Amino acid sequence: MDFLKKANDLMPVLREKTVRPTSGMPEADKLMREGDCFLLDFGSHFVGHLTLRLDVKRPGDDAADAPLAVEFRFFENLCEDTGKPYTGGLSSSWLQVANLLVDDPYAPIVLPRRYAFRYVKIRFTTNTSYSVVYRDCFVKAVTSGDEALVEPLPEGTDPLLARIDKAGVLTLRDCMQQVFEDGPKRDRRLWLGDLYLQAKTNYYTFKNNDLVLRCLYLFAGLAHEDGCLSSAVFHEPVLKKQSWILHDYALFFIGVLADYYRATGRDDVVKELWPTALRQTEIAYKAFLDAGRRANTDLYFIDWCPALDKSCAALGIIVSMLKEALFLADIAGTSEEKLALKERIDGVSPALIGLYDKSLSLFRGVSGQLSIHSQMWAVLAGVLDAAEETNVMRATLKTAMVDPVTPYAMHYYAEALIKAGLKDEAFSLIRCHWGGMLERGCDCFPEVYVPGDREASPYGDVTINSFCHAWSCTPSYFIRKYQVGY
Ligand code: RAM
Repeated sequence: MDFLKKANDLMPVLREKTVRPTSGMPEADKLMREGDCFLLDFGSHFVGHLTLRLDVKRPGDDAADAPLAVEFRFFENLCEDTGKPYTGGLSSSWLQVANLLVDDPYAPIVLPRRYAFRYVKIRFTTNTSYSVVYRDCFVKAVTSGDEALVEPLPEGTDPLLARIDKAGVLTLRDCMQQVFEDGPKRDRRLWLGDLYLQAKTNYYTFKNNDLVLRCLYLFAGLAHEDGCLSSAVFHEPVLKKQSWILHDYALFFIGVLADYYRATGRDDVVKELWPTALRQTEIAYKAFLDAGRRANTDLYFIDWCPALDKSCAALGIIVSMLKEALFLADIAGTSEEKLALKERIDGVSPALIGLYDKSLSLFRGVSGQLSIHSQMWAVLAGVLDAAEETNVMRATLKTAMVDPVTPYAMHYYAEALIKAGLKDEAFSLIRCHWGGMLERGCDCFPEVYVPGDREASPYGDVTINSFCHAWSCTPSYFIRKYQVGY
């Protein structure tokens, strides 16, 4: 089976639209020279290629006699415009800066690179004997999402939820390119954990099911030698798997496939990808046994939260995905495979239940730490009865513990509240958490959000954070699936 060929056959068409700034344009007769600068605001977030048009004004009507030096700085969010030196750990080349020497300042200046932004700061950086005036600027915005397929919410939808939904849809739209990218500013990469949530939201919005399938094929086609899936796939500059192994992400392949089946009914795809899905359960279960019936937490991401005890959440993910695998086994598995899956569920569940502190109705990590991550994944694993799960989530709402730092982890918190019958509480969380991002002036949702800490960054500098990050788009999934606020 040539999965990569199949993935290539599903390469999406990118839709393009031309968008001009809504404010910040210099007046038509403003003469600009070295040091002059203006900030264009496109009114919303877009991903695409920028073109700038200028005119040259020189005394005596002479032609421009030297190249023009122009600096472009692109911002998704104005908090990226700190003017301070960068101190982060990730490559600074992700910061969206372009310094161009333009030989022909009369011609449209077309930036070769794709940018993700709402704002562009343009500055003329060297002395010239001539001035320039602003003529035009536009972005050719691209996405593989068809906005015409996103149904508008009904008239009279709760205004806050409608605004949250709009930002969620926009976030997903701008991450939908040739693959579901995690963020169009950074890493521009297909991550399995991100894909899981993007695909869920896609089924209720853009319905680009072929893009999900393309991404499933890419992961299946780029597995490691032992069959373990990569945490991420680089689709550019060359198609390659990422070497970092994360068992939670590998297991989410099963979840993506199960959701894809629920959305499309394509049992042929389930049968084709079943061996890949099943292999992830074998690998995760073996690692669990090798670690002495515990999770090897070095192999789990869970969240960017510093000092998080991941032991309980990791077990919760294993059990949840084993159960999703059992669901797929009904379509594609043999009776022996089903039996093996049940044995694995019976093998991991006691380790998870062993972390339950009945006196508090809360789960603890092996270190004793209480975190929201432990509660949500234990509940999603379904190892307690329904009434007890409700107790856990009620206790979680009332108890101070380690909080998620990403909307990605917050998604599972909301999901667990709903599973435990606390839908109103889940929607209060959505209003407060994602609504809080809107209050900070976000048009789309960022990868990290810590109320009260605008500088929070897993990478040591907030300017490298992605402010349009796909794993944060899921309120649109919750609002549209449960039709709350309609
Ligand atoms: C970051 C990206 C990505 C995420 C990984 C684990 O580099 O934000 O979205 O999946 O971390």
